[in-house]
Amino acid sequence: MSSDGMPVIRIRDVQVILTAPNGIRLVVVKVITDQPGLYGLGCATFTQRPLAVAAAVEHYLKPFAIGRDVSRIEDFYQAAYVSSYWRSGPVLNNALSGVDEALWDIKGKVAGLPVYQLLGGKCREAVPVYVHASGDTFAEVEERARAYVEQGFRHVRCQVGISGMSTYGSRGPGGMAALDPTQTRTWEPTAYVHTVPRLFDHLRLALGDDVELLHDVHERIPPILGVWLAKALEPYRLFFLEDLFAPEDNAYFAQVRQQCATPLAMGELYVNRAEYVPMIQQRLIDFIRVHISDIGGFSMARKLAAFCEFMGVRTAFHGPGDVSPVGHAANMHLDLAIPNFGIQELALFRDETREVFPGTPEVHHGCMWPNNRPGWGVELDEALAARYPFPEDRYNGAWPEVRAWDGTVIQP
Ligand code: GCO
Ligand code: MG
Repeated sequence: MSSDGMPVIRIRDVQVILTAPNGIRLVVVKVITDQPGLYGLGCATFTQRPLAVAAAVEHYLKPFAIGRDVSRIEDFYQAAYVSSYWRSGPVLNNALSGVDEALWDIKGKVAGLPVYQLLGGKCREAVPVYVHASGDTFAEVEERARAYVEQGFRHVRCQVGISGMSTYGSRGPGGMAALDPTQTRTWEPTAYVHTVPRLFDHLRLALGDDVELLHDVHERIPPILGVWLAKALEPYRLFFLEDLFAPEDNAYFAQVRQQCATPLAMGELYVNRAEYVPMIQQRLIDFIRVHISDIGGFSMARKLAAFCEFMGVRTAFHGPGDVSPVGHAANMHLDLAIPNFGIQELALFRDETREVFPGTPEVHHGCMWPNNRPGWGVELDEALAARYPFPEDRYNGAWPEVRAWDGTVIQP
């Protein structure tokens, strides 16, 4: 019994499950309790360094967690967060997220309620998502965007390849001749910043004003070109322009704000609250786009969402393929329960992924839908997961470098 007279359920084991059903390295943490059959799952996916996260869980969080009362999520979070003394980098935050989210899953299962109910219940019926339309030509992007609109999606992120360049979102045909002939992933910003406004000019004319259009710069251009691009895109009324600058260049956002009203989404690379709190507090961005496991998990994310609510900032949590269905479900439960939800990114789930993770949210009418099972509502078929080991590759999951024509390293 605990001091409040409740029977105590304790953590018996913490396990890390590595799987890549879609060829993308996913990390899931399973917290097993001393009650038969009661366990929780959390997403700890840091796809470029998954084995480092697994080691952090195995060697540090597991011994720290075993024996603790599963009901005390916030207390566990606070204790684990400072137990490394140096804290809040992507490896440790992902590890912490794995356990934190598993504890929320367990709390939901103990209560017999989906997690969004624990947060106060639904603010909306389902979670509107945006999907990715990429292509090598304007016509190809238009065709894919149109197909999504016909399927009921109202928000589409559009990326176009630039001939000869390794552009984010679409590689583009051919390869630019570089000074180093072994370098195939070459990228220069000039053609890109000229092409993107033309793409959106084309798309607005072709698709009309109703569809919501988004674009991800992926922090790839020099800051002053970012300011220029945001202004050039203003006439096309994007839903948002994403990651115009790297977190290291946070200070440039104030300049964009003074010059145009293009809505700004920022932050999948943020890991430490010192990076994002001033951006929200000063209303320098419109959408917070953190990757929930990279900021430490669900406990941190719900506080961040509440802070954003007070500052008029909406959410757009990161939802690429390198988030496990458990992580997507965590995004969805928070999205359902907060008033200042903006949009949810979604890399559509493949069949293999759905088989490994039964209960993965359904997607229809342009939205992700909860299944109303307790906790996250997502399970993990471990035998099947084991059939999708991490793929072998030279970089072991790391982001392969991209270089400028002269050989200079470019931000991813
Ligand atoms: C996005 C992102 C991703 C990231 C990826 C890194 O907005 O969806 O930019 O595609 O590049 O998650 O691993
Ligand atoms: Mg992005």
